[in-house]
Amino acid sequence: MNAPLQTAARPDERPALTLLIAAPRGFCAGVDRAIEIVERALERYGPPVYVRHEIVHNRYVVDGLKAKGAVFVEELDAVPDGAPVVFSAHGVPKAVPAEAERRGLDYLDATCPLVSKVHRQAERQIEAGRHILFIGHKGHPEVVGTMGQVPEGTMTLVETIDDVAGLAFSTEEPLAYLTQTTLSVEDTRNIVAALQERFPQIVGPRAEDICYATSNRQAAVKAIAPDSDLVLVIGAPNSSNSLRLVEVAERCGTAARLIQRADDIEPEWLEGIGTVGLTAGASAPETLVREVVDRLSQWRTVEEHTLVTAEEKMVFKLPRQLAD
Ligand code: 0CM
Ligand code: SF4
Repeated sequence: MNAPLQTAARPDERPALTLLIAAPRGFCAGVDRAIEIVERALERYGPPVYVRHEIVHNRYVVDGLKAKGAVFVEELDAVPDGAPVVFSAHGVPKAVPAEAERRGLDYLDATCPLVSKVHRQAERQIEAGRHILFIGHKGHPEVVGTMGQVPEGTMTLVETIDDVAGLAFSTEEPLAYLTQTTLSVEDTRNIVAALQERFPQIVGPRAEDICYATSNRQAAVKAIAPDSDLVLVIGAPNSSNSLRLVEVAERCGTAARLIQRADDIEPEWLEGIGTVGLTAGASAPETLVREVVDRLSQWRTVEEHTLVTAEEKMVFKLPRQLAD
C-alpha cells in the first residue's frame, strides 16, 4: 500500500533530504546465478519447477519466480516424482542430493560456489582427522547444509564468543574452524581470535570464509553510517547478510531499520532526519532500492549521493546441465 496521500507534501514544500546510497549493495554473484538457474530451469522443463527453500531470502524474488511457475517447498518429500527441483543458494546437507538421486529426481544445485567451497573444506578437515568448530547461526539453512556435509558429531557449532569458553576440547585435540559465509566480519574476527587463544593448535582456512559480497556490503555501510541519521537496509528478516548490515550501522552509532520494501517505511521515522543512508542485502533486487528512493522523494526533496567503496566483477558459471 502506498503511504496515505495526506502525508505527501506539495513538491515545493518538501523539506530537503540527503540520501547516501552504499555501493556495493544488493545482488551478489551467487544470487544472480541462483535466480538464473531457476529461470533457465523454467525455460528448459516448463512449469512447475520445484525449488527447495526460498532460492534466496527475498519475498519479491520468490514471488516473481512463483508467478513464472516455480513452486517453493521446504523438503523433497513435497516434490512429486519426476518433477525437476532446484536447491537454494544456501546449500543443502549431503542427504538431500542423495535422496533426490534415490528417487530419480532431476535436480539442479544452485548452492553458491562460495558455500560449496566451505563444504569441500569441511570434508577435507574431517579426512585430515580434525574436529570442526563451525562459526555460524543455529538453524540457518547454510549452517544446516554445511553441518550436513560431515558425519554427525564431527562438527560443533560456535555462535558467540561466549560459546568458546564452554568448548570441552583439549589443546591436544586436532581442531579446525570454518565459518558461515554471511557473518559479521568483526564478530567473526573476535571469535576466531578467542578460538586461537584457547586452542593454539587450531587450523583455519587461508582466507576467511565470509564471502566477498558480505564483507564488501558491510564495509560500504560503515562508510555511509557515520554521516547518516538513519540507515535503511532493504532485506528480509531471515536474510543473515542483511541483518548483519543493520548491526554494522548500529555499531557506528546510527539508528538502522531493516525494511522489506518501501511500504515498510513509516513517515515518522524521517521526522527531524536530514540524512538517510540506504543499502540492500545480497538477496535484495535494485528495483526495491529505486522503489525506496521514489517513496522518499514523495515526502522530501531528495539529493542522492552514491558512495562507492569497492567494485565487484565476480560472475559464477552456471551448472554444467544449464551452461550452453
Ligand atoms: O545467507 P543469507 O541468509 O544471507 O542468504 P540470502 O538469501 O539473504 O543472501 C544470499 C545468499 C546466500 C548463501
Ligand atoms: Fe554467495 Fe556470498 Fe552471495 Fe551468499 S552472499 S550467495 S555466499 S556471494
